[in-house]
Parts: sequence; structure tokens; C-alpha cells
Amino acid sequence: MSRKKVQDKANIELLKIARKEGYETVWDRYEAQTPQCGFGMLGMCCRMCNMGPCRIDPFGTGPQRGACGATAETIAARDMARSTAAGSASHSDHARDLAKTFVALGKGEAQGFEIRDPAKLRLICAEYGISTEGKTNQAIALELGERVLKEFGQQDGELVLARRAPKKQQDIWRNLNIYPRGIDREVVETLARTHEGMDQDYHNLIQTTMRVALADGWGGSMIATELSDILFGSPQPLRAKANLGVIKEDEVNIIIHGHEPTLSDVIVTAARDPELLKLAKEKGAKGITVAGICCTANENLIRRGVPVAGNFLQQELAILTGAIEAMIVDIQCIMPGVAQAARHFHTKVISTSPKASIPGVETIALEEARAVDQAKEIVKKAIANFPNRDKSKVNIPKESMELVAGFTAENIFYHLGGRFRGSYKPLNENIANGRIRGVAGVVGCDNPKMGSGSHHIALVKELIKNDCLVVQTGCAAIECAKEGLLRPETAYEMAGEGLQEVCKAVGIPPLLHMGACVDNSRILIACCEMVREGGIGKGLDELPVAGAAIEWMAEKAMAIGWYFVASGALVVFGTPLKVAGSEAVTTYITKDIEKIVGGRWAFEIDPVKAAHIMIDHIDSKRKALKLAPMLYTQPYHVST
Ligand code: SF4
Ligand code: MSK
Repeated sequence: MSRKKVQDKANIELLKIARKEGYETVWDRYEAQTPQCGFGMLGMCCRMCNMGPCRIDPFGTGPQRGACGATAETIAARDMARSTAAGSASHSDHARDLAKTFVALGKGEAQGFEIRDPAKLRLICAEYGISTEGKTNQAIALELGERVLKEFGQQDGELVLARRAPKKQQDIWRNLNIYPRGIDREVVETLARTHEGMDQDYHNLIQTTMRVALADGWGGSMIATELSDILFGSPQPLRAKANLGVIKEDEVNIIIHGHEPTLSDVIVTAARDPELLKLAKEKGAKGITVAGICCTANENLIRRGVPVAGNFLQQELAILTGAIEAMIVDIQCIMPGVAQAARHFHTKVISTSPKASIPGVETIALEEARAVDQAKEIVKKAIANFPNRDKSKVNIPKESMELVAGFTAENIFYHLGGRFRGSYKPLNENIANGRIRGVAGVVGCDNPKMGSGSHHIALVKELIKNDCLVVQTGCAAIECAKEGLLRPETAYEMAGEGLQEVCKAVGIPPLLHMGACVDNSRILIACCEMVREGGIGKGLDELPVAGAAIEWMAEKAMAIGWYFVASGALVVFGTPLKVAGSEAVTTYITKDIEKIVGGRWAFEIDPVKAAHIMIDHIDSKRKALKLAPMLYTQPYHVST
């Protein structure tokens, strides 16, 4: 699919300019790659050793085994396990860095950081068995940071936060020997097991895949979410804006992009410093705007209301506005194309992580002890760059949209339970009585294979029309925000009658933005609360819920998908995991695995059909639970 399929007006406008001026974007480079390698798409190419690369002919006329004798099944499952390990490692390494910031804070070596949610600090400590009585926040932060770091290197046992899962799931994991033991251990073991000449049984390889993914969902990602809430503040629903129109023509514009909110949180504070604002005015700017891209955007949006400039596919387009003085990138999802795009403009790209070094780009590696000084230095660099802006090259699209974001497993508890009664009871009751069909998670990346995020929009519209409450994270949430779907009014305009009634009663949108990619852990926690409340299933696999990452792109999405499947959920991806060359592996992960862990995969690129796969699944769970028929839609809404 080419840039011709891009729908967002802001994107269309900037792509016209890109074409006229000869600026290359992700859509051009994607198109230049097509048709993409069929062996790669089907997962039938192996590069694990230097007897290869080997490939398996999916039509059966060419080689059916690699040089070592590996079958299509082994090759497909091995590669999938490795990618899942990479995804799990990425989220978990993010969590490790946060734990190290806790240690620095505890030692008094973190400038500009404080404990913003001391109540949560104590709650998490209780789960880790850390006594907090009579101790200062700083001392507790040190203990918690050190305790969490031990979980990375833990060799045996069970991850602490995985104990939040219902007993049924924990028993399944123990029986299958996939209960995550230590975070790093699972990643290393997956890499070792997938070396040439190691694990050859695809069933075994898929078990390893699930364990390394569970180490992410109930380990790395969940730790990252909890530590971020403690350090940067637990989100509360707030109003903000999204799309490239948040960039201001008369201000110094700083984009924060990536996933780790550590330095970007301090940059947001620095940009409000009166002295720096004065400096910006001296350079002719009216102020300083900080706006986000990708999940650094989501992290700062849900806690501080920082506007969102765009999602993954818009990172180069932000630079093409010609009005960005500095783009500050941390980790993950930073396209190399960003630095290339910046060469056409005055934009200074600055990397803040030595783990994400970019050729030709300055690195100011985060040092917690100097974070405020570093943040000010970065903002000053952006201000100094303002006079270099070429006004003739400035093209800021007008599009920006109001949104509500900042829902968490804890605060949904209060919203759905009423102001004075924190409980999941009303949610469960409205599911049981047929007002809400179930809960659908619509998350993940945007992918040029599908245009520019429009599949998310079509998918969620179909889901809410059919009374599914939608929870969101990542770039999918940003895409829906830009479309105006994260406003409470969406309930009146598009939701089914039952969902509409509930949203009106509690004043929430039918789509709840729960944060960044690591915050998919919030969805797990909310599902645990639904089980705990009772009445709609004794395990996560019994709940009327389903998930989708229809435009998935990153290996992190594979880890997320796998931890939901291993926790009992149906997960729908648009384009299949790269295993389609093996019928046995495909059948196993889309059908057989459901009998083992309760969850399974489905692949469907048509968003309306994907929505109905989720709806059918939710209905099958309702039927199994003998819940009431849907109040207003009998038996199902028929898609138009
Ligand atoms: Fe080929 Fe086997 Fe080496 Fe893979 S591990 S590249 S299939 S010889
Ligand atoms: S940023 S992983 S493109 S959701 Fe989390 Fe977006 Fe996917 Fe990156």
C-alpha cells in the first residue's frame, strides 16, 4: 500500500510537500521494498548459522529442509521465539533503567526527580515484601529499585507481579512450566534455545516464546508502568490535543520522541522555566511548545497533558513542518529516516540514550545526577536554533483534535464505580446485563502497509457500535485521538445504545486511552480486577474480552500479543506473524493452543472483519458464562 492510501489530512498535506521538494518518507521507502520477499513474509528464511541463509519452498517443489535439516516448523517457530525475546527485552530494559533511576533517587543522585505517588510506592513495596514503616520515600525508593533489579537476574522462582494473575492462569503456567522465573533469564534462555542445533520441536519453542513474553507482560512492562506511576505520577483523566497542528508557528517547538519518559519529563518542566521562556522571547519566539511522538508522547500526555504531535508514522512529517527546533529521541521506534529528514531543515536531532546512537546525531546521554542541567541545556539548544528556522519552509497543518486520556486500572475502578464507590462491580454488572458486550483492547503501532493508521479507526468504530468498551494504548490510541474518537461525545455519535448509556452515566468516552506500549500491563491488571469482582468468569480466559494490534510493526508487539495469548486472550493481528509458511505452526497458534492456555491468535487485515472476529469471540464467552442476551442488539449487530 502506498502513500496514496494515507488518510489523515495533516499527513496528506505534508506528503504533497514532500513529493514536490523531493523529501523521502517511510511510505516511499516502503513502496521501494515492494514486492517484499515472500520467504521472509512466510517465515521461511533462516539465517541462524553460516551454512545458511536457507529457505524452505512453501509450494513444495524446492527445498523442504535447511542445510542442517531444519524443517519449516523449526525455522518458523525459532524465528518467532527470537523476535518475541527481542520485544520482551526492549520493554524490560526500559523497566531496568527506571529501576536504576529509583536507585539513583534513593542515593540522592537524581536531580529533578521525586516520588510523585507515595501511596503507590508503598502499595508496590507491600507486594515485594518491603517494609515501609518509619522510612522516608527516598529510602523506600532505594530499596524498591534494588529489589526490582534483582528480579532481572533472578534464576529461579516466580516474578512477584505475576502473582496478580488469577489462580487459574498461574496454575496453567506452573503446569506448563512457563511461569516466568527471572526477566533476563527468560530472554537469555530463549536466545540459547534458538541457536543452531538447539530446540527443534515447535511446541517446545512456542512454550519458550510464551514464557519470555510473560516475563514482559507480568514482569518488565508491568514494572515499567508501576515505577513510572510512582516517579512521574499516576495518571488521571485529562484533556489535551493531538496531531501536527499542535506545533506552533510562533514558538520554539521541541518534539520528545521514543518511550522512556525519564529525561523528557524534566524537559517538559524546563520548558516552563521563566528564565528559559524569557530567553525564547529574546530570540523572537512567543513561547516554548513541547509535543510528543510515539510512546514518550503517551507517557507525558497521560500524566502532564503534554500535546501529542503524532504517532509512529508521523515522526518524519513532524520535521517536514519546518518548525521543529529540536527533536529529542530516547529509545525505540526512532526511524533512521528522522536524521535523514532533519538534514533538509534546521531541526537538531538529539539522542538521549547511548543505546540508541544515530550517525550524525548528537548524543546527550541521560545522567540522573545532572538531569535538570541536561534538560535546560537541551531547551537552550532548541531556543538558540529558533533564528535558524527558514520561514519559507514552514508548513504546519491545521489539524489538531481534543481528546481525553489518562485512564488506568485503578482510576477506571473509580469512574465506573461512581465517585464514592471504587469498584469494578458496575462494569461487570453492565457486561452481565447486556449493556456492554465486553472489553476490547485495540493497541499497537501504525504501519505503512496499511496506509497511516486508518485500520485502527475502522476497527474501533465497529467495536463500539457493537457495544464493546474499547481500551487503548500506544500509537493506536493516538490515531483514534486524532480522529476525535477519544472525546466523550463519541459515545453519543457512534456507540451502540447499551455502551452509550453506560458512558453517559459515568461521563467517559467509549474508548479509554491507558497510556504507552508498556501500559498494556494496565489492561492485564484491569482484567484481573474484573475476575476478582466476580460474576463474569474465574479466569482471564473466561472473560468476554479480546485484543487487536491490527497495524502491528515492532517485535515488542509480538511480545505483547504473546503475553495476552498466554494469559488467555484472543489476539488479532492484521498481517500474520511470520510463520504462515508452516501450516502446522499456524494451526497450532490459531487453534490448538486455545485448549492449552485459553488464548489464541487470529489474523485478519480487514478491520471490520477483524472486529467481528473479536465480537464473535466475546459472544462465545458470554454464551459460556450464560450471561443475559445483549439488551439492545439481538443477537448481534450486523456490520454494514
Ligand atoms: Fe540453514 Fe539450519 Fe543454519 Fe538455519 S540453522 S541457516 S536452516 S543450516
Ligand atoms: S510507539 S511500538 S510504533 S505502538 Fe510505543 Fe507506537 Fe508501536 Fe512504537
